[in-house]
Amino acid sequence: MTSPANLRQVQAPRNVKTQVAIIGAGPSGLMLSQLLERSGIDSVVVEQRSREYVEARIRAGLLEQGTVDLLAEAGVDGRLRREGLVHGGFQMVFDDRVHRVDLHGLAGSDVTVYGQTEIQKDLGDARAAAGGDVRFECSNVAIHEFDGNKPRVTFSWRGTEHSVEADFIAGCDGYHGVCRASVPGPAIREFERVYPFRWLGVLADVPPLAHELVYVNSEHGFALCSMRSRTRSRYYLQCGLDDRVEEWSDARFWEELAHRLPPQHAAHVTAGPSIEKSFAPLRSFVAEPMRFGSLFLVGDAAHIVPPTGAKGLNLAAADVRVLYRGLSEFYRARRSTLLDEYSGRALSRVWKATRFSWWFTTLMHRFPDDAFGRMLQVAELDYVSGSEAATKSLAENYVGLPFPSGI
Ligand code: RFL
Ligand code: PHB
Repeated sequence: MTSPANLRQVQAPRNVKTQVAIIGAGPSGLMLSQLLERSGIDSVVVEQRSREYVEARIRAGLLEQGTVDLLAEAGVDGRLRREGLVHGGFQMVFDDRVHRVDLHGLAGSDVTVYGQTEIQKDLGDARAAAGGDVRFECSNVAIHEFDGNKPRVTFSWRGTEHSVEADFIAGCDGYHGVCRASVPGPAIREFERVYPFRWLGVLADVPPLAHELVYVNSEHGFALCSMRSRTRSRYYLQCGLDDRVEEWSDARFWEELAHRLPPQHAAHVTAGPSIEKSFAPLRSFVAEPMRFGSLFLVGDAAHIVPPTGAKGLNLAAADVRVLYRGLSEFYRARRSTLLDEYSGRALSRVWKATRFSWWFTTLMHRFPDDAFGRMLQVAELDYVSGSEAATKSLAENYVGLPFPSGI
């Protein structure tokens, strides 16, 4: 349930000083402010949307153990422990062959199914309970002087102009945010790959077809059978870039899903009315570096991966972890070693996850007019399913690569 605005929000002065100004109250921004609070570091979060809107966005569903651990460190893992579904493996299907990837056995770790919507609510409740200064529905958000000594954020809120002075600005404002866009062009390099298809996602209150996730490469295109709970399923289908939601009735979606699944899985699909149905673009994007003076880019503000490997939210959490450790070290020991290393450390993980998400996307989707690519795909699927070394490599990337010690 959404909590009412806390007292500090209602009485907020027009100009405030804080240690860290955080732009964006998505998972990155709220996780960072919650962790900072627990280290005694003050922050103000500035978000352009309403709390209700942010909490209703249906997105990620799969958490690496490192993300679960970070949420525990932030003190927001109570419901996650009770309601999250721990998975020790997943299935890959191609040519109606089913190959199980034993994550636990091969990589020594599990993944947890717990919706981003739930994380967002848990974090929102924790920030409200702690009296955190989180301003929703801000407009005209702008950042200033992050290359000098007086970084500042200005915005309109509840009909008046506000400004926040801070030591640092954390740009947690997603791919379309204002922070990356405020960096002068020559200071930043951007790398991008756009894929020639999208995912159509459906959420429905029907039991999932299997206990684990199922990724399918079929002659009709990619399909993913995921879930949010034992009674709520999340399915995705690879679709064309020109498809429109109106063309995809629920009946057509369920029929097409069954087409793409092997008979033994198709027989277990429970169809039902969709609660949500939307397209997700598939894109790989990385901006370098991730630090500009006192501005740090975090999560989707700096990088986007296609959802195939479920890395987006987990990468965002990994950035938060490095930045939070760096800020803690800075305020505790007046040392900026980790902050200085933020961009390099974060990007080293980002590029590995970008590589994995690109590889898994390329392996599991059907690409138009690419006969050579298709033959390579068949060879690779055959190799991955026949080689323990190859499956192990897939498993260790899927559960999330280990963090270097000290981070
Ligand atoms: P967000 O979630 O985009 O939050 C950014 C926030 O900043 C606000 N904002 C601004 N605020 C103030 N001023 C401005 N000018 C602003 N501009 C924007 C926005 O309103 C928003 O509240 O970024 P963040 O926090 O870095 O979190 C990233 C994750 O949301 C994202 O990576 C994942 O959802 C990606 N993703 C998945 N990741 C996983 O780890 N596992 C998954 O299973 C998974 N599945 C998915 C996904 C993403 C998907 N879509 C929709 C692309 C499945 C899908 C379908
Ligand atoms: C999801 O449940 O939304 C999900 C799960 C795994 C993925 C991508 C999305 O690889």
